[in-house]
Amino acid sequence: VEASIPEPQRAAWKKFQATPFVTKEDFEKEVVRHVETTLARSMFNCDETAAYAAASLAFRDRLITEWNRTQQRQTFADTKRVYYLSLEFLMGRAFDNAMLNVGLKNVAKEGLSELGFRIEDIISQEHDAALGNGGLGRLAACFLDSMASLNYPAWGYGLRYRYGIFKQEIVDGYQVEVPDYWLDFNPWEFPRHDIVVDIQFYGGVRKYQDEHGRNIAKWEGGEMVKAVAYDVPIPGYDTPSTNNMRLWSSKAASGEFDFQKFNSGDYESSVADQQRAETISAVLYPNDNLDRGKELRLKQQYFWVAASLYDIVRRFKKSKRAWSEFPDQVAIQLNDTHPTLATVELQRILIDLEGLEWDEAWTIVTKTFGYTNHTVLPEALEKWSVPLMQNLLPRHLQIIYEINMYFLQSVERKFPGDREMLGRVSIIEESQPKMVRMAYLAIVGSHKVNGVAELHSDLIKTTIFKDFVKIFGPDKFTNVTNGITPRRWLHQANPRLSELIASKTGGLGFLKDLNILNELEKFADDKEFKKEWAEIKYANKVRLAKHIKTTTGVTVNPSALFDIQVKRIHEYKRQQMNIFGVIHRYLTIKAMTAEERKKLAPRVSIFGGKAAPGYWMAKTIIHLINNVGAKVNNDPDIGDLLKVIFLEDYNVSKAEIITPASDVSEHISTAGTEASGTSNMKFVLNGGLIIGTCDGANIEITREIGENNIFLFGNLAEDVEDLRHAHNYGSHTLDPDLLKVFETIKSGTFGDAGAFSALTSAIEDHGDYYLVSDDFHSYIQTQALVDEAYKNQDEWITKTILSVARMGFFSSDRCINEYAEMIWNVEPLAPEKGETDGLGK
Ligand code: CGF
Repeated sequence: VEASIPEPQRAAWKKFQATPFVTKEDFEKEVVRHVETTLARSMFNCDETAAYAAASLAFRDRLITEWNRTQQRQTFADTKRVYYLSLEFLMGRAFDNAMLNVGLKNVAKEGLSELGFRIEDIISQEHDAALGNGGLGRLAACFLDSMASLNYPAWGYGLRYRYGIFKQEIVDGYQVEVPDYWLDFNPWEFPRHDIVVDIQFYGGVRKYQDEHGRNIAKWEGGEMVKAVAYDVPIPGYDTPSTNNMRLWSSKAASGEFDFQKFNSGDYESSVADQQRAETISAVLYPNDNLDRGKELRLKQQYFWVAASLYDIVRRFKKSKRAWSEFPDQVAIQLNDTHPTLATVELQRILIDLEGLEWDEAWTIVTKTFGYTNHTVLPEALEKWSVPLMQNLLPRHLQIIYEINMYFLQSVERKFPGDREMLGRVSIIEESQPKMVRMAYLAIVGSHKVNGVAELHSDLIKTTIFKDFVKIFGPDKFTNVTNGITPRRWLHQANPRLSELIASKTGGLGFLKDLNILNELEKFADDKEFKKEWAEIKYANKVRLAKHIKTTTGVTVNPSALFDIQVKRIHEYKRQQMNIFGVIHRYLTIKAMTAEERKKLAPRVSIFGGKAAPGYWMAKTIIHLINNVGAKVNNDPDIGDLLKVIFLEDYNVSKAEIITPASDVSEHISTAGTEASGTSNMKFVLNGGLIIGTCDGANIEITREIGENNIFLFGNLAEDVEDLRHAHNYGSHTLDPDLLKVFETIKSGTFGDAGAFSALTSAIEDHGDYYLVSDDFHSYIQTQALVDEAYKNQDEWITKTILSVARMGFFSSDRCINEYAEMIWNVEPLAPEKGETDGLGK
C-alpha cells in the first residue's frame, strides 16, 4: 500500500502505461530494441540465439503487461482463487506456446522473416523447461494452460530447480545422465527480489503459558533459509487472462558469506552456508512413481509449501476478512502427497501465529485443501521417518501427532473397539522407525480426494483407501479423469492437422471447445478429406524420420507402420514386453519365406524415455532395446521390414514431433497399475490408434471412441491378484513364444547374454510380478491384428478420423471445469467486454 502512487499522479501513469504490441512493425521495433539495448548487440552481431532472446523478451514484456492487468482485475474483484501446488511443472518450451496463445504467431513469423530469421530456427533455440519427471508434471502444465484459458483466477506454486530432469545420452547402448543446466538464459521468468520469505528448519519447541493462561508453542532456533520468488507468466489461449506460476529459489538467509571466516583464511567454510541453502532448490529428484525418503527432499517440500502458504496467507490478510472466510477465498490443490505438509503448516500458522483455537483452525484447513492421488503403486506412496521429521520440523511433528490423535478418536467413536482399524488408518505407522504416512495425512486434511481416471478412482476406494471410505463416507472420494491441452498437443504440435480441422469445423473454435471435433464424424468417409488427412500423417512421419536419421543415423521408411512407445521406462509400463514382442517379430520374419514377407506390413518400433538413474532394471531395458536395434537394423535379411529405434532424451519438445507421427502407440501397463496415462490421449488426438491394456484412461478412451477403434488385449485388473498368487503358490507355466525369445537373448544374439539375465529371470524365477508372460500371447495376437488392419488403409484412416472426432472429453479444460465445480468452488473471472486486451482483435 505504501508503494502505491498518490491519486493526482496516476493520470501520468495511465497516459504512459505500457501497451502490448499488436502489429508486425511494433513487434520488429521491440525485437531490435532488445537486441540493441537489453542484449547490447547489433545487426552485425545477431545470431539465432540473440534473435530468440530478443523475440522472447518482446513477448515476455507483452505477457507481463497482461499479467499485471489480470492480477489487478482479480484483486479488485476479490474473488476466490485456486492455488495449484505441484513439485513438478513440465512446461517444455514457452515461446511457440506464447505466440499461439496470444494469437500473434503469424505476426512474429513475418516480422522475424523481415529481420532475416526463420521462425522454426528461432523456436528451436529454446531450452525445454523440464521441471518434472513425466505425467504428473506435464498434467500440472496442461492444467495451468487450461486455468488461464478459462479465465480462472489461479496460481501455480512450485520450485525453481537449477537443474531440471537430467539429459539422457545413449553411449554404447547404455543410458548416461548429464546435468540439465537450463537457466543459462531464461527470458520467461521474472525475478521478484522484493518477494522473499524466511523459512525455518530444525530448532526446538518451547511450550509455556502466556499472561492470559493460554498454552503457547513456540518454534525457536534452528536455521533460516530465504525463499526468493520467480514469476512465470502463463498466457491463456484467446483471452488476455495471464496467470502466474510462482517458483521459489533458495538462498542463504545472510545473503553473504562469512567475512570473518574468509579473512581468517577459511574460504571454503565461509561459503558453506550459502551453498547448503542453495542446494535446497538445486535439483529435481529424478524418480517417477518412487519414494526414496531423502532428507533433502523433505527440506524441498517444506521450503516450498511454507513459502507458498506465507504468500497465500499474506494475500488473504490484505482483504481484512475474518479467518472463517479463508476457504471462501482460497482453494489449494495438492498435486500428489508432495505438498501435504501445507495442511500442517496452515494449521500451525492459524494456531501458533494467529491464535485460533484448534477446532476452528482445523475446520478452515480441511475446507481449503483438496488432494489428488496419482498412483496405487506401494513403492510410490510417500512416508517420512518420524525421527527425520522430529529433527527437521519439530513443531510440525507435534501437530501431526495431534491431528492423528483427534482423527483416531473420531474413528474410535465410529467403530468402537476396532483396534485393527485404528492401526491400519493411523497417520503414524508403528514401524521401526515410525513413519508418517503422507497420503493418510492428505486425506484427513482435505475435503475431497480424487483419482485421475475412473478405474483408478475406483481402485483407490476399494484398495489403498478402503478404510477411509468407511470412515468419511464415499462422497469425500471422487474422480476427475485427466486431460490434455489441445493448444499444445494439437495446434502447436500438429499445425497442419489443426488447420485442416479448422477448415471443416468453422475455425479454431475447437481449441476452446474440444467437443466441436465431433463435426469431423461426417468426413470419416469423405474421399478428399481422407486424402488430406493421410497426407498430413505422412508428412509428420517424414518429419520424425528426419529426426531419427539425424539423431541415430538410421534410415526409416515413412510408409512403414510407426509403432511408438514413449514414456518413463518402468517395469509396470512394460517396455520389456514390447521389446520381447519385437524380438518375436524378428524371429518370425527370419523364419518366413520370401512370399510371406511380401505380405507383411513393414514396421518401425520406436521407443523413448528416461530411466531413473538408480533404477537398474529400467536401464537394462534401455540397453536391450538398443542392442536389439543394433542387430535388427543391420541385418540385411530384414531390410525395411523391421527397424528398432531408441530416441535419446525424450522430453516435451521431442514429444511434439513424435506424437503426431504415430500410426500405433503402446499403452500396455499391467492392468491396474497405470493410474491414467495422458500420452494415450495425445496420440489419439493426433490421429494414431492405440494398442493397450484395460488400464487407466485407456478404458474411457475406448468408451468414447468405440471399441472398434482401439486394440485392447490382456488380463483385467480384477484378475491380477489371483494371477500373482498363482505364480507364487501354484504352477507357473510360461508362454512358449516368450521362452523362445528368452532363448535367443540367452544365446547372445543381442550381445552379452548375462547383461539381460535380470530381465528374463524376473519373469522365469521371481514370480513375473508384472504378468508379462500372462499377457504375451494376447499381445502378439493383437499386434497381428494391427498388421492386418493397417493393410486396409482406407478403413484405418476412417478409424483415426472417428477417433479424433470423439476425443473432446479429454481436453484438460473439461478437467479444470470439473475441479472448479466439484472441488474448488471457484468461478471464472473473464475480462470485461471492451477492456483493452491488447490482442488486436
Ligand atoms: O501421474 C503418474 C505419472 N507417472 O506421473 N503418476 N504419478 N505419480 C501416473 O503414473 C500416470 O498414470 C498419470 O497419468 C500421471 C498424471 O496423473
